[in-house]
Amino acid sequence: MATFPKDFLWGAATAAYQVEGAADVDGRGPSIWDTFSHAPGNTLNGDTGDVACDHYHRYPEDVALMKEIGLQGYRFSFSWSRLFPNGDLIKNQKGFDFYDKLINEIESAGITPLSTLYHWDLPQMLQDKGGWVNRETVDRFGEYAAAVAQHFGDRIKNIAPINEPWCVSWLGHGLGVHAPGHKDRKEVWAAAHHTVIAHATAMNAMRAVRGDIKIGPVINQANYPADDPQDEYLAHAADLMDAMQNRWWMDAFMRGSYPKVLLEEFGDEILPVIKDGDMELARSKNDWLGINFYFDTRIGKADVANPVQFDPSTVLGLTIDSTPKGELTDMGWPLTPHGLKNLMVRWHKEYGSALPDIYITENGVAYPDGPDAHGQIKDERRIKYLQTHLSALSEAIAEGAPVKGYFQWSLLDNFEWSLGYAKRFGIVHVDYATQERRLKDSAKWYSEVIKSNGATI
Ligand code: PNW
Repeated sequence: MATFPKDFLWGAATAAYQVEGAADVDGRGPSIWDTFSHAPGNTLNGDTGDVACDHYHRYPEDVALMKEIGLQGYRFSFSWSRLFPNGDLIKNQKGFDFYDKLINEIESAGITPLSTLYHWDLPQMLQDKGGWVNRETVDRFGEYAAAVAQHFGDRIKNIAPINEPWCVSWLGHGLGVHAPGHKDRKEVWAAAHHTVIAHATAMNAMRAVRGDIKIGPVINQANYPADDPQDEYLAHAADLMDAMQNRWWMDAFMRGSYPKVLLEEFGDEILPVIKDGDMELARSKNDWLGINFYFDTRIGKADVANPVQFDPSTVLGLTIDSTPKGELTDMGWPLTPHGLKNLMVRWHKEYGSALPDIYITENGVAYPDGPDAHGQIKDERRIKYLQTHLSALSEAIAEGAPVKGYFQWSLLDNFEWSLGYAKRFGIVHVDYATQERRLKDSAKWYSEVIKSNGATI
């Protein structure tokens, strides 16, 4: 039986561009994901977030579903270009009205809102000036953060500035599979460093406005086990991959440094973007730490690079085989629930009492299951995924990891970025033709988990 702390927070998450739709409604400005998804060849079937789940208009129904499931927390993101269409300080009042209504709806349902300021939808106007590669974006982000804290801070007490800065830098600027679609390792380091600085800048800006907002980064993490840890090349590759995805952010936020192995190999590309005082700024004390976990990646021997989807090893110049083994999800990702436990225990051991409270801000899985003849959605594989990951999490908690909450990804089936609507991560099914919502079996299972505080897992 899994056990969780008494006031553990159970929730689910979404992101603005993936669910809201209403891309061109009520004064919203374009973001890099509008541009990217509308350009031919960037997304599966040419899908865009123009309509998505139409959450912009259907949020009362969606909040009612959250209440029905029994969610205690809901993590959503603000669309920067809905609030500030040009990425400057000229407000779009209707954007503020929308989030006011949404937050009031969430609170009336007795649900705690947590929000992200940036879930990948940079105002296009800022991209036109260089986006995350241009240091000026850091200043614009700080101003935006302060404005959000000023207006919404009386009701939103938990804010993550940036969702998955790793994806912003590596998928957006290294592999080119996410907006803005660039493939340039030098840009990766610039974006990676600027997101670190932007996090700290936003945190300080928000704290200057209000003292009662709790702020933390949301980092997506994974383990990179080498098939043969005795093999020097594989051990080195595994170390580099871990440094690139996990330690870049953890070292920056917790110690004010970047991993030595990266500076040794790529210092000539990394050091020019770091300015005096940056690393002191990076090491600002976070109130909590958000970790998103999906899967681990193995590091195997290869003659030619044979990477899985989204694998940045090629950008680092590595020749490895990371093809997953065993049963795969609809994303082609492996099932590695123990990885979640490993990460939690690792940070607990490494940082001890200096480690802030951890929230699992995303964990979930894509499977295509839809309604059967009776309208039931028997997504047993999703239940199994959530069950195994929550069991692993409870083991980590039993070993002392300070995990205080869990947010399932995602409340709704939604726009899965470059894979469009083909991949369904929701515990609620969305029929995109009718916008009809229907609870999957996993949502009903999750209700029981929440009610029993994990005892039914
Ligand atoms: C996250 N990887 O992205 C995002 O925060 C969500 O918006 C997204 O829908 C969800 O996970 C599912 O993909 C990730 O390659 C994208 O390891 C890629 C990876 C991890 C997370």
